[in-house]
Formats: sequence, structure tokens, C-alpha cells
Amino acid sequence: MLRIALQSKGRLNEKSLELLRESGISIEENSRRLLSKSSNFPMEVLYLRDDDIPQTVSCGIADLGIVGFNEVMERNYSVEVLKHLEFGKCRLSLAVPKYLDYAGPEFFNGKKVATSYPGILKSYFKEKGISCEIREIAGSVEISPSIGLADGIFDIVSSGGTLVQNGLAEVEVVMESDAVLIAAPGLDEEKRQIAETLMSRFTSVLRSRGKKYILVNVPNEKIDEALQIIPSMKSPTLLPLADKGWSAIHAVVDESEVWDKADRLKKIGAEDIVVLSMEKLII
Ligand code: PRT
Ligand code: ZN
Repeated sequence: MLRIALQSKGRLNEKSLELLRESGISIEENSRRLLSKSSNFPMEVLYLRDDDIPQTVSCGIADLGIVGFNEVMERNYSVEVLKHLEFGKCRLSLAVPKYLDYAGPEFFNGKKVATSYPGILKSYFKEKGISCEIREIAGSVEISPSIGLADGIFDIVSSGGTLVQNGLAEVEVVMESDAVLIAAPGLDEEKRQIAETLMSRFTSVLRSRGKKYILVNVPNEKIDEALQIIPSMKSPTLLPLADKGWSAIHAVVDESEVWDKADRLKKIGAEDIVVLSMEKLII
């Protein structure tokens, strides 16, 4: 039995549960419970605030956790990052009031910066040789310059809307982040095997996201050209049609490229292009 720590509520909660669901793992959903078991996988879920997840995993109270990479870097507990999960994407950036002239990181020499991520910021300034006073605050970091608490801020940015609303300009991206799967150091063999099964399910789910399955009929003399347009992961499936002289190609393509590829296939004489959603891509 493996215990995984997930954010109890907030930005990563729903996406983390969705990833488990898509990986075929059923969890009893009862938001008031701290711990719930899976009915079909040897795992239980411990719901925590995201700030507490790295420490809980590091000391082995939970074996695994899903948390923002930013929290892992900030807390600096000893945990193993097993996998980047590609949701909860954001960046940690320095921002200053937009009317200021900003010429580079030296701007921050002798200045004050407000943040909830003092650890990451301290390392960044140290590496750049900049001496800056870091003011740690728990929330509403973006209002600090306007109330005179700091000259600039260091905070999570996603769309950039919050910075714009507060008259701030993003001047340095210090790190990129997404949700990561972390593990306690030294899991025993049984737990490691469950973790590996889980990781391989996550990999399949993540691979199938943004992919479509395409079926297309092409005249045999155009097969080579069609295969240039839709190369597949290994090799596309090629099947003869009852109508001699034609074949069907099946392949997996990125969703963003479907229309472009369909247009190009039509131009070389392909017909009956069918595009299907990818449920799973298990490799
Ligand atoms: O209650 P708990 O402590 O568990 O949650 P929390 O409030 O500390 O965290 P939460 O749920 O806000 O965020 C959890 C994780 O989501 C973060 O640690 C990041 O890894 C990730 N994430 C992704 C974000 C954002 N995007 C995000 N936009 N976390 C916070 N924000 C905030 C940011 O602080 C700023 O106030 O959104 C604002 C900026 O957004 P834009 O779109 O206006 O740029
Ligand atoms: Zn938090």
C-alpha cells in the first residue's frame, strides 16, 4: 500500500485527481476526509496544503506527492522528483512598477523585493552577485510596491493578468514550474514497484493528451507521400482496402496539426479522413 499526498483544495487538486482517474485509479471522493483509499489500486490519498507536501513526503509520512515544482525547490527537503506532470504550469518572475527604467538584474542591488518564495530568490540573487533585501510575505505580494513595502516583487505568474492589474512589468523569469510527482527517499521494493506502475500509467495518460488518431484512405501510388505527411510514433499502420489500388493509413498525430495534415492529405488525393479522440496510449 502506497500513500500519495495531494493538495486538498486549490489549483492542483482537481487536475491531480483527474490524472489518477484517467490512470484508472478510483478514489472515494469526500472533500471532508483527510485520507481516502482507492478501491482498485493499492494506494491511499492524503489531502494536505501544498506547502506541507514536500516535508510530508521527505519524512516518509507520504510515499509520493503531487505538488508544484516551485514548492519543491523552495522548501528544499530531500525528495526525489520522479516526473514532471505538465499541468499547473507557471513561472516565478521578478516584476517592478512598469514606469521604472529597468536595465537588468543589477537594478535590484540595494532594493527591497517582496515574495513568498525567499529561498529560490535568495539563491538567484546569490548566483548573480546581487545584494537585495528580501521581504517574506505570505500573500497579496503584488500590492507590495504600491503600498511602499518593496521596490519589486518575486511571484508566480501565469497569464500575467495580475501583474498588469497592479501596474507591474515582468522583468526576469527566474524559474519555470509545473506539477511534479515526488517520492520519499528510499522507498522499499514493494512501494517502488507500485510507484513504477503508477508512473507508467501517468506517462501513458500524458502521452495521449493533445493527440488524435487519424484514419485516411490513399491511392497506393501516393502512400509514400502520405507517410511523409503523417509519420507515426514507430511506423503507421498500413492496410489494403477491398477496393484494389487503395490503402488505409492509421496514425497518431498532434491535435494542433490535424487540420494542416488533413489539408495536405486531401491535396495528394486522400479520401475519407476520419479523426478520432485518443483514449489511452499505452506504451
Ligand atoms: O491552500 P494551499 O496552500 O494548498 O494552496 P495555495 O493557495 O498556496 O496554492 P494555489 O492553489 O494557489 O497554487 C498551487 C500551485 O499551483 C502553485 O504552487 C503553482 O505551482 C501552481 N500555479 C499555477 C499557480 C498559478 N499557476 C497561479 N497563477 N499558483 C498561483 N498562481 C497565482 C499567483 O500567486 C498570482 O497571484 O495566480 C496569480 C497570477 O496569475 P496570473 O494568471 O494573473 O498571472
Ligand atoms: Zn500553499
